[in-house]
Amino acid sequence: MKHIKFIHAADLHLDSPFVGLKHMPTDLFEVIRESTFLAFFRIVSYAIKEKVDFILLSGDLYDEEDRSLKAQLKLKSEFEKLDKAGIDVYVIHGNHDHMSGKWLEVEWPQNVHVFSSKMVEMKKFTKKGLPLAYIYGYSYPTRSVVENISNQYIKNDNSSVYHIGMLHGSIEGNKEHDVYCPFKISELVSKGFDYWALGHIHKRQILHHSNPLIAYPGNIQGRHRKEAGEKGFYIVEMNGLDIRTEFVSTEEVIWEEVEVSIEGINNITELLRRCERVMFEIKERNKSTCLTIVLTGMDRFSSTVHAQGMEEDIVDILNEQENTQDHFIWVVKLINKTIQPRENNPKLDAFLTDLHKTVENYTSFDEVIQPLAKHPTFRQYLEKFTLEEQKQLLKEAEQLLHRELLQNSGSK
Ligand SMILES: [Mn+2]
Repeated sequence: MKHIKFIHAADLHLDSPFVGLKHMPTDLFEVIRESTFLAFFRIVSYAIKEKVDFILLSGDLYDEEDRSLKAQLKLKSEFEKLDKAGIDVYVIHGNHDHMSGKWLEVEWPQNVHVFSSKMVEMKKFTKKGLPLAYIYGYSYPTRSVVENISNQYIKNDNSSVYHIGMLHGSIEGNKEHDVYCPFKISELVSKGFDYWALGHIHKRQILHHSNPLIAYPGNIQGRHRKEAGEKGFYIVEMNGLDIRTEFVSTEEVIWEEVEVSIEGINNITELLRRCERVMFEIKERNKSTCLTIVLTGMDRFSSTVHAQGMEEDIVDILNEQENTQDHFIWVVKLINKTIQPRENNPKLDAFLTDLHKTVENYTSFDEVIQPLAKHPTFRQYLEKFTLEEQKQLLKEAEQLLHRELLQNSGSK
């Protein structure tokens, strides 16, 4: 089989309104409003520069079923650039941009191939007259498609081409997301395809590493604080049985969460200074950032922070200084997880000190998670925890115990 190189992206959510950020200064908000487009422009320039064979867009191109005209026209002009460069685009529509919405019809250039909403369809990708890949896909006819359509994906018997499935949906039984087009990983594996280009879940993840590779690229631009970190697409190269994917980031604005400890802080000025130092470090990265600050730690100062309205005041003061238009940093939320130490309870203090020591010197991590590690589902989805992840989990466990203990002891 010939070498092919393509881009797999999904969940563009073009023209997302970012309603929660409307109170931001207008010039900053404008950057955010354009961010989904800017992220998509990056995909297109990358495709042209790297001369990819084609682009797969696995659903939710638009944020709303009524597809804003602005989004459609921008998309069209980008598709035209790709057409000039000889790059094909394969599109399926998902729950956000299903086919029952009302929109002004825009005509696409001839390089754009939209999959049917009646049944799973197969389209051939050819290069210089030779078929190189068969691409299978399905668009949502309505917002909610709850049946399993994976049985409709049937490999067209041709061993000399790559077989790629495009599907917008989630794993059966997924509790965190709306289960649309539910599938089982084993079902997708059994189809004999080479690659599954999934969409719908906004967090990037690889569900199956090879033969076939099954991947969610996640969305291309974070839209709120729960969609933190880098966002982008996968560049996929296939050469016979050898398949490689690499993540390329596209976000214009990054959402991030940082912890700031209140320990050793005596007054609000010191707290502000500590937050500003963290913000300064982030600013050095030259990337526009929507920041969530999580205050942590146990200290007497905690009671001051808990005073009513304090969180919002701190956010306002920190944001007041924001005056740069390129690479801004904007605090979207301050979450207070600080703990007020209890007075005159030597028993509890001693226990908490012991707890802290235990966490610091903890060595039985592997032993404790063994029952979990033995579980086939765990092994299928999760890799071994890195040392850093182990430390983070332990720290979170300590904080959780802390909070629970202090809350319970306070109420008795
Ligand atoms: Mn989506």
